[in-house]
Amino acid sequence: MSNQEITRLFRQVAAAYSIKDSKKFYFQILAYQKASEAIASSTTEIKDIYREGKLQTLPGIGATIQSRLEELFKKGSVSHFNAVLRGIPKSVFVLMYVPSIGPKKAYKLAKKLSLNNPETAIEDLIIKAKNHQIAKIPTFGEKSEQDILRALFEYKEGKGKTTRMILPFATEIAEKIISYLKQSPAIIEAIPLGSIRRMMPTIGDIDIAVTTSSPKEAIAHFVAYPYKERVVEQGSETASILTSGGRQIDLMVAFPAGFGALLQHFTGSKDHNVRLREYALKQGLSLSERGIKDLKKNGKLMKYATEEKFYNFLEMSWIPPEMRENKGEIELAIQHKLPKLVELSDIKGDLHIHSNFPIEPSHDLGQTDIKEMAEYAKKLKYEYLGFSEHNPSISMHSKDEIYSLIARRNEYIEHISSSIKNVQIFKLLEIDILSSGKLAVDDKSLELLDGAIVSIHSSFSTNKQEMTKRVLAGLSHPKAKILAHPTGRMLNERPGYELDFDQIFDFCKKNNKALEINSWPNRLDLPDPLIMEAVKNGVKLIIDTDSHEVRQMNLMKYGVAMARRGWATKSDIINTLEFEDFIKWIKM
Ligand code: DGT
Ligand code: CA
Ligand code: CA
Ligand code: ZN
Repeated sequence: MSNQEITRLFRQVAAAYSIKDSKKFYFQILAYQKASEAIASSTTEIKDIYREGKLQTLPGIGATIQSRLEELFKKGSVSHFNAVLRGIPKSVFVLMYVPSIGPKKAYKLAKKLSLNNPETAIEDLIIKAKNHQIAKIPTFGEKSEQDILRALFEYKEGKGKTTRMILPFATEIAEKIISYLKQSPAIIEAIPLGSIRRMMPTIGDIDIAVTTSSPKEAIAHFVAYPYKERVVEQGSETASILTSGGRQIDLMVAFPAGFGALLQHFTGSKDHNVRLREYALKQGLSLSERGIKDLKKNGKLMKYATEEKFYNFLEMSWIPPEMRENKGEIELAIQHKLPKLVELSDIKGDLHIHSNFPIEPSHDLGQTDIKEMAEYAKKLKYEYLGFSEHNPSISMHSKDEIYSLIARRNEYIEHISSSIKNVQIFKLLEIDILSSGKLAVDDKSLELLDGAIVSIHSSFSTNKQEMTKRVLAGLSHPKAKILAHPTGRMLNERPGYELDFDQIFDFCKKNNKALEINSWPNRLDLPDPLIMEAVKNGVKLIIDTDSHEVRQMNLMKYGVAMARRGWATKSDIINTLEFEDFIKWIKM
């Protein structure tokens, strides 16, 4: 099997996992994506590496995947893969490469339209689109049919998919190459720049800055990266390489004396830099990645070792990278009035946590026991934690059954609570707001809870007005305190439903409800432009992870990054409150 074939197979496995349950298999999906990337960019055939008994030397490939590779080379197939791929039509693995169609959408299309022949799947789907059969599938509609048709034509013209990477995935690739760069004695420091440093939700290409006393040596080391596909460009101060699938990595080097200007320039954003240059030019100063020239004097280049020195020379405060989008941050920095942004260490608790308690939920159950998650909260130095499994399924249970399931979960929480010191546990639930606007749990059962997280998980195509009414009706219940993942978007998958956020903000502010910033990597919802609006409107926010497994509790940093991109300070974020104040808010 060639590297290309293995890459394709691994992508299929990752896709199959995400079709089956993208939450439950989050780490598997990430692992197979990473492994496929590593294999695609390997300059040596993996089979040769296997023959030499050196699979364990491959970066980006863990023990489990190594053993799958061994089985693959020994037997020609992997029984575990066969199980994972079972039930998924082969056409899915063709359609998922079309722009705007991800694995899940491909699966739905293949199933609903019986696209059973992978050879003709593209042509078949074009015919179905022209016959308006896509529009008839629930949640698709006419607009999405037109979008798909256009994408199919683009695909046929050879315009491949140029999806942006989600932030944690790009971060991992960047970390891998940074640890390689640091092996060179010529390289003093290596830092990811561009959209990664600004913590954009999605990343186009990866930019890395290096400080060195020997640019030549540093660049030679970079282009010798063993897992590249090819070198795109190699100069005396910059170079670019390509990993698989068009993942470009740009490298910039500078001597330590000029590193600050380089960091500033290549962190961007472009709009921030354009505005900053205009401002500097008015003072007769010319900015570049090398430093600042005073055009009024001799025009000699002045160098800056740190970004602080660079910004301070312009008589402004250093600006946190997450703010550098030309949204008014430059003007505030000139007046030294930048907000003090919330930090990860300000977070005192995580309130959106799905344990594996068998509550027989409407949607996915978590995978970790309440006790283990509560203990992990202590490691994270949290003061409190809230368990918010999905409500027991209403189609499967009577009201009384729902009541007793919640009561049993509560008893178990109390039992665990008594053995966990210093972390207070809240009894919450994530409750569906039904199409009618009613909550999926009745008042008697709601009385068992400290509070409820409410959210939309159905009928996404409802129009803006109706959806707003539905959300506000759900939030009106006195127990409903938090609106989870408010827009329902999934990065690279779907845009989410529409809401009238003026009304939502107004309501939340008046009634002390919090909007969630969900840290789940392909949600990151509220989106940061709406966070900024919410903050301006004085609406309280809460940053949660939506963890379904204990390690996912570490995702909090991405939600905090979004809050920072929206200029949120500690006082905007309700879960920075100490326990005594937080409990007052939730019981309010
Ligand atoms: P991306 O890669 O699409 O996620 O977004 P960025 O912001 O990382 O953009 P990228 O990689 O094209 O460039 C990185 C930074 O370098 C960018 O934020 C600003 C700076 N930069 C690069 N090229 C130019 C340019 O031609 N003009 C200006 N003003 N800035 C540039
Ligand atoms: Ca970039
Ligand atoms: Ca770039
Ligand atoms: Zn959830």
